[in-house]
Amino acid sequence: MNARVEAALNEQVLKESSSSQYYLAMASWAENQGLNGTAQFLYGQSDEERFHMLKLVRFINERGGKAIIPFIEQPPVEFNNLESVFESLLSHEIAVTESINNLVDICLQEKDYTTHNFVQWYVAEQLEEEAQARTILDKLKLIGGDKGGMYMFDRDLENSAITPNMASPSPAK
Ligand code: OFO
Repeated sequence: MNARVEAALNEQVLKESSSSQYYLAMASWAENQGLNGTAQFLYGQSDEERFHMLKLVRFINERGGKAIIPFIEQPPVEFNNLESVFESLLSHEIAVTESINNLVDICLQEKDYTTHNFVQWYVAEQLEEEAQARTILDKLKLIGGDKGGMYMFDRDLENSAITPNMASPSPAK
Protein backbone atom coordinates (compact mmCIF):
# COMPACT_ATOMS: atom_id res chain seq x y z
CA MET A 1 0.00 0.00 0.00
CA ASN A 2 1.19 3.55 -0.71
CA ALA A 3 3.23 4.71 2.32
CA ARG A 4 1.75 8.21 2.47
CA VAL A 5 -1.82 6.88 2.30
CA GLU A 6 -0.98 4.26 4.94
CA ALA A 7 0.38 6.95 7.30
CA ALA A 8 -2.71 9.11 6.77
CA LEU A 9 -5.02 6.14 7.41
CA ASN A 10 -3.14 5.34 10.63
CA GLU A 11 -3.46 8.99 11.65
CA GLN A 12 -7.21 8.54 11.17
CA VAL A 13 -7.17 5.39 13.34
CA LEU A 14 -5.82 7.62 16.13
CA LYS A 15 -8.51 10.25 15.54
CA GLU A 16 -11.37 7.72 15.61
CA SER A 17 -9.97 6.07 18.77
CA SER A 18 -9.65 9.47 20.43
CA SER A 19 -13.26 10.29 19.46
CA SER A 20 -14.42 7.04 21.01
CA GLN A 21 -12.61 7.74 24.30
CA TYR A 22 -13.71 11.38 24.35
CA TYR A 23 -17.39 10.44 23.94
CA LEU A 24 -16.99 7.69 26.53
CA ALA A 25 -15.74 10.33 29.01
CA MET A 26 -18.76 12.51 28.16
CA ALA A 27 -21.12 9.55 28.61
CA SER A 28 -19.66 8.72 31.99
CA TRP A 29 -19.95 12.36 33.11
CA ALA A 30 -23.60 12.51 31.95
CA GLU A 31 -24.41 9.28 33.78
CA ASN A 32 -23.00 10.75 36.99
CA GLN A 33 -25.20 13.81 36.51
CA GLY A 34 -28.32 11.60 36.35
CA LEU A 35 -28.76 12.34 32.63
CA ASN A 36 -29.30 8.71 31.72
CA GLY A 37 -30.76 9.25 28.25
CA THR A 38 -27.88 11.52 27.28
CA ALA A 39 -25.42 9.00 28.73
CA GLN A 40 -26.94 6.19 26.69
CA PHE A 41 -26.76 8.30 23.54
CA LEU A 42 -23.09 9.16 24.19
CA TYR A 43 -22.16 5.54 25.03
CA GLY A 44 -23.67 4.67 21.64
CA GLN A 45 -21.64 7.41 19.93
CA SER A 46 -18.50 6.10 21.59
CA ASP A 47 -19.22 2.57 20.30
CA GLU A 48 -19.82 3.98 16.85
CA GLU A 49 -16.45 5.74 16.80
CA ARG A 50 -14.76 2.52 17.86
CA PHE A 51 -16.50 0.82 14.95
CA HIS A 52 -15.09 3.52 12.62
CA MET A 53 -11.62 2.86 14.03
CA LEU A 54 -11.95 -0.93 13.55
CA LYS A 55 -13.13 -0.49 9.99
CA LEU A 56 -9.92 1.46 9.23
CA VAL A 57 -7.71 -1.11 10.99
CA ARG A 58 -9.24 -3.91 8.93
CA PHE A 59 -8.93 -1.97 5.69
CA ILE A 60 -5.24 -1.09 6.24
CA ASN A 61 -4.34 -4.72 7.03
CA GLU A 62 -6.40 -6.18 4.20
CA ARG A 63 -4.67 -3.88 1.70
CA GLY A 64 -1.23 -5.07 2.78
CA GLY A 65 -0.41 -2.20 5.16
CA LYS A 66 0.19 -2.35 8.90
CA ALA A 67 -2.41 -0.84 11.22
CA ILE A 68 -0.97 0.89 14.28
CA ILE A 69 -3.03 0.74 17.47
CA PRO A 70 -2.32 4.06 19.17
CA PHE A 71 -1.84 5.27 22.69
CA ILE A 72 -4.71 7.62 23.63
CA GLU A 73 -4.42 10.65 25.88
CA GLN A 74 -6.83 10.76 28.81
CA PRO A 75 -9.95 12.79 27.95
CA PRO A 76 -11.43 15.32 30.43
CA VAL A 77 -13.22 14.04 33.54
CA GLU A 78 -15.38 17.12 34.16
CA PHE A 79 -17.59 19.18 31.85
CA ASN A 80 -19.28 22.49 32.71
CA ASN A 81 -22.76 21.59 31.48
CA LEU A 82 -24.63 19.77 28.73
CA GLU A 83 -24.30 22.62 26.26
CA SER A 84 -20.53 22.64 26.62
CA VAL A 85 -20.48 18.85 26.12
CA PHE A 86 -22.26 19.13 22.78
CA GLU A 87 -20.26 22.22 21.78
CA SER A 88 -17.08 20.19 22.35
CA LEU A 89 -18.58 17.28 20.46
CA LEU A 90 -19.41 19.50 17.47
CA SER A 91 -15.97 21.13 17.32
CA HIS A 92 -14.39 17.69 17.62
CA GLU A 93 -16.48 16.43 14.69
CA ILE A 94 -15.54 19.49 12.62
CA ALA A 95 -11.84 18.72 13.23
CA VAL A 96 -12.41 15.05 12.25
CA THR A 97 -14.14 16.18 9.03
CA GLU A 98 -11.06 18.29 8.18
CA SER A 99 -8.88 15.26 8.75
CA ILE A 100 -11.09 13.09 6.49
CA ASN A 101 -10.96 15.77 3.79
CA ASN A 102 -7.19 15.78 4.07
CA LEU A 103 -7.21 11.99 3.65
CA VAL A 104 -9.34 12.34 0.50
CA ASP A 105 -6.81 14.86 -0.83
CA ILE A 106 -3.87 12.53 -0.19
CA CYS A 107 -5.66 9.63 -1.93
CA LEU A 108 -6.19 11.79 -5.03
CA GLN A 109 -2.61 13.08 -5.01
CA GLU A 110 -1.30 9.50 -4.75
CA LYS A 111 -3.86 8.21 -7.28
CA ASP A 112 -5.09 5.61 -4.77
CA TYR A 113 -8.66 5.35 -6.05
CA THR A 114 -9.52 2.24 -4.01
CA THR A 115 -8.81 4.02 -0.73
CA HIS A 116 -10.49 7.14 -2.08
CA ASN A 117 -13.61 5.05 -2.64
CA PHE A 118 -13.37 3.52 0.85
CA VAL A 119 -13.00 6.94 2.49
CA GLN A 120 -16.24 8.22 0.90
CA TRP A 121 -18.14 6.26 3.57
CA TYR A 122 -16.44 8.48 6.20
CA VAL A 123 -17.22 11.65 4.23
CA ALA A 124 -20.94 10.80 4.36
CA GLU A 125 -20.73 9.79 8.01
CA GLN A 126 -19.13 13.10 9.01
CA LEU A 127 -21.84 15.07 7.24
CA GLU A 128 -24.47 13.17 9.23
CA GLU A 129 -22.66 13.49 12.58
CA GLU A 130 -22.04 17.22 12.25
CA ALA A 131 -25.70 17.80 11.35
CA GLN A 132 -26.83 15.71 14.32
CA ALA A 133 -24.60 17.65 16.76
CA ARG A 134 -25.91 20.97 15.40
CA THR A 135 -29.55 19.84 15.82
CA ILE A 136 -28.88 18.78 19.42
CA LEU A 137 -27.19 22.09 20.21
CA ASP A 138 -30.10 24.06 18.70
CA LYS A 139 -32.51 22.11 20.91
CA LEU A 140 -30.42 22.79 24.02
CA LYS A 141 -30.36 26.51 23.24
CA LEU A 142 -34.14 26.53 22.88
CA ILE A 143 -34.63 24.76 26.21
CA GLY A 144 -32.33 27.14 28.08
CA GLY A 145 -32.63 26.46 31.81
CA ASP A 146 -36.12 24.93 31.66
CA LYS A 147 -36.16 21.75 33.82
CA GLY A 148 -39.20 20.17 32.11
CA GLY A 149 -37.60 20.80 28.72
CA MET A 150 -34.38 19.21 29.90
CA TYR A 151 -36.27 16.12 31.11
CA MET A 152 -37.89 15.73 27.66
CA PHE A 153 -34.56 16.34 25.94
CA ASP A 154 -32.87 13.60 27.96
CA ARG A 155 -35.71 11.17 27.26
CA ASP A 156 -35.63 11.97 23.51
CA LEU A 157 -31.90 11.33 23.33
CA GLU A 158 -32.39 7.96 24.99
CA ASN A 159 -34.83 7.02 22.25
CA SER A 160 -32.37 8.03 19.53
CA ALA A 161 -29.41 6.17 21.09
CA ILE A 162 -27.33 4.47 18.44
CA THR A 163 -26.71 0.74 18.36
CA PRO A 164 -24.03 0.12 15.72
CA ASN A 165 -23.56 -3.26 14.10
CA MET A 166 -20.51 -4.27 16.11
CA ALA A 167 -20.48 -7.75 14.60
CA SER A 168 -19.17 -6.57 11.26
CA PRO A 169 -16.33 -4.05 11.18
CA SER A 170 -15.57 -5.26 7.66
CA PRO A 171 -14.11 -2.49 5.49
CA ALA A 172 -16.50 -3.51 2.73
CA LYS A 173 -19.65 -2.72 4.75
FE1 OFO B 1 -15.92 8.75 13.21
O1 OFO B 1 -17.37 9.70 12.87
FE2 OFO B 1 -17.28 11.36 13.65
O2 OFO B 1 -15.75 11.47 14.44
